[in-house]
Formats: sequence, C-alpha cells, structure tokens
Amino acid sequence: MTAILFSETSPALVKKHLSPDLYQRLRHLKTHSGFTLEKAIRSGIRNPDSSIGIYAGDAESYQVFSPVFDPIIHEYHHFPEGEAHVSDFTVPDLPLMDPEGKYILSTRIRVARNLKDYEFSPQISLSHRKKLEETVIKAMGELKEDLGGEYMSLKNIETNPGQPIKRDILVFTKGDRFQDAAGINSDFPEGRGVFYSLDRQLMVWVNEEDHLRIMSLERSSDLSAVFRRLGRALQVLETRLDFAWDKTYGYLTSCPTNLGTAMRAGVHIRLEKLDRNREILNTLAREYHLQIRGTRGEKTKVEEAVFDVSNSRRLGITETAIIQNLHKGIAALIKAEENL
Ligand code: ADP
Ligand code: CIR
Repeated sequence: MTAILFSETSPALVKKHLSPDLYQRLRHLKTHSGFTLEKAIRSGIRNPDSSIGIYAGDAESYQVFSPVFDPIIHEYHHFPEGEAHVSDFTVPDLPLMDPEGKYILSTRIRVARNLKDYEFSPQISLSHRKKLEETVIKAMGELKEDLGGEYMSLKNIETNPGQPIKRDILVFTKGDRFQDAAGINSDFPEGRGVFYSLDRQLMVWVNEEDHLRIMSLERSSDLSAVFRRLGRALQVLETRLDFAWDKTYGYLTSCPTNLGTAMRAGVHIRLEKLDRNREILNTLAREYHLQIRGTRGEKTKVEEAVFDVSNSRRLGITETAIIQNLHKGIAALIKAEENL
C-alpha cells in the first residue's frame, strides 16, 4: 500500500504514480536478473525527501515496471506519449561563451552509459562489477593520442589518500544516501575506478551510479571543443562496448532523470550580482531550460557565487540541441550579470 510505504509528506513522483492497485499488480514481478519493485522503490521509501524515489536495476526494469516508470518519465521530462528519442552528436561551431574569461571557470560535459548485458548499479553483483570493469579497461585502452591515459582503481586511492596523482582529476566517492538505499554503494570501492587522459581533459568514471560516466572538461569556455572531444571518445568506446539503448527512451540509465541523451553539459560560472538577485537568475534558468546546482555538484551549496549551470532537458532533445541551447542560456546569464 503506497500510503503506508511512503511518508505522507513525500514529494516523490513515485508516490504520486504508484497507486495501491498498481503496487499490488507489480509487486510479484521480477526481471531476469531478479530485480523487483521493492528494490526499485527502496530509496524513495527510506528517503522521504526524494524527488523521484525510483531506480532501475537493469534495462529490462523499464519494461517490466513500465506502468510506474512511464508516467514518472513523462512527467519529469515533459516527454509526450508516443514520441521517440533521437540522438545527434553533430558538433556546432560556436564562439567562446566568455572570450575574456571573466565569468566561466570551466566547461564540462558528461554522458552516462550502461552496458547492455550487465545489471545496472543497484542490482549488479560484485563479480559482474569486476568483470565489467575489466571489459571497460580494455575498451579504454583503445583511446589514443590526446585521449589516451591511465586507469586508477578507487581502491588504490582509498588506501593512499592525497597521492599527487589526484590533482586535476575528478574522482568520485561513495554515493549519497539516495544511492546508498538503492544499493548503488554495495561493496564500495571494489570494481570502481577513474580513467583520465594524460592532459586531464577526458575522464571516465567506472561503476558509479551508471556503469560509465564519460566526461570531457577544460578550464575554458570553449563548449564546441569540449563537445567534440566527448564525441570522439564515445566513437572509440562504441566500437568495443554495447550500450543499453531503447528506441523510446534513448540511452538507459539507473536513474530515470538521466534517460535520453544521459547528458549534462554545464559550466562553473561566477555570477556575483545574480547571486544577490536569485529571482532574476531563476527566471532566466526557467526560460532557457537551465538547471542550477551547487559548486560541488548535485545537492551541494553555492560557494563564492560559483554556480554549476547545465541543461535541464535530457530526453526528447538531441545532444547538439542541448549544446546550442546551453550556449544561448549562458550568454543570457552573462548579459544579465553585466546589466545589473
Ligand atoms: P553529474 O554531473 O555527474 O550528474 P555532479 O553534479 O555530482 O554529477 O558532478 C560531478 C562532479 O563534477 C562534481 O565534483 C562537480 O563539482 C564536477 N563538475 C560539474 N561541473 C563542472 C564544471 N563545469 N567544471 C568542473 N567540474 C565540474
Ligand atoms: C531523488 O529521488 O531525489 C534521488 N533519487 C535523486 C534524483 C536525481 N537523480 C540523480 O541524481 N541521478
């Protein structure tokens, strides 16, 4: 009974869309890997402040539990019924967003990817996680020249904290309480690691919330260059790895908020005046479909007026369109900051 499962005040979309009847209908179902509704919604039950409250344990979860996933996906992404997601990685030739380097500290684009033949992070076993890690390390060995680099197991970082190699490399830590309740932290840090190119402009997180988080970043405002590098890396990895893809929902991810492009393109930008005029900032963010996060990532606070501004739309929009829209949105923020 959802009324009993979820706290009365829970704002989670899963609470809204999982009626007691539907719960009864789905509770005995299982995917081939043994993933159940109970596991899918555990995070939302244990964390009454969840905004979504459900995770997928494998690609098949989106079919077996579609009566609950579908309405959540349509509401969260404003994705019309019957539409199919389309991917396009054409690199537009865009001018620098901040040519004088006055506001933008860095630009980063990441995509999430999961391997078709493995359970997703809430459901994968330790042995499969390790096997997947080996497969991915081999594939990343195909990244050459400026994309070439090294893999660092998270276990080594944990036992040698502060080693110099960590400088300029984005490393992930154990997931938050939402991920923890979903089972994503199991056996942490076993089977996890970070690949980084020698110039530190390409990184791949292995076995975090998704099997792969592939990210391109630089300390510049050159969005086209950052996007081009990511596209090149993906082309190489796609020759070796088979990613989970659905004709309606695009790239499949463990959290339904990342479906579609599974892409977050954003900047770290210092906006001192807009920091004091949050209403204007929030209005512009809504108008240009931007998401504003804290300086150190999701659910963190803004430090010294440095915002993480990225696309809010991921599904039902192409990668190229995300980049073009972000470019326009950031230009509007900079203009507003200068006019204040
Ligand atoms: P994700 O982007 O993978 O959804 P987070 O919001 O937690 O998840 O961000 C992951 C990491 O990337 C965090 O350490 C965050 O500070 C860093 N990051 C995000 N955007 C940028 C950026 N534009 N420049 C540098 N680091 C960034
Ligand atoms: C929630 O429901 O609030 C959490 N499960 C987080 C949802 C946002 N998605 C994400 O960080 N990938």
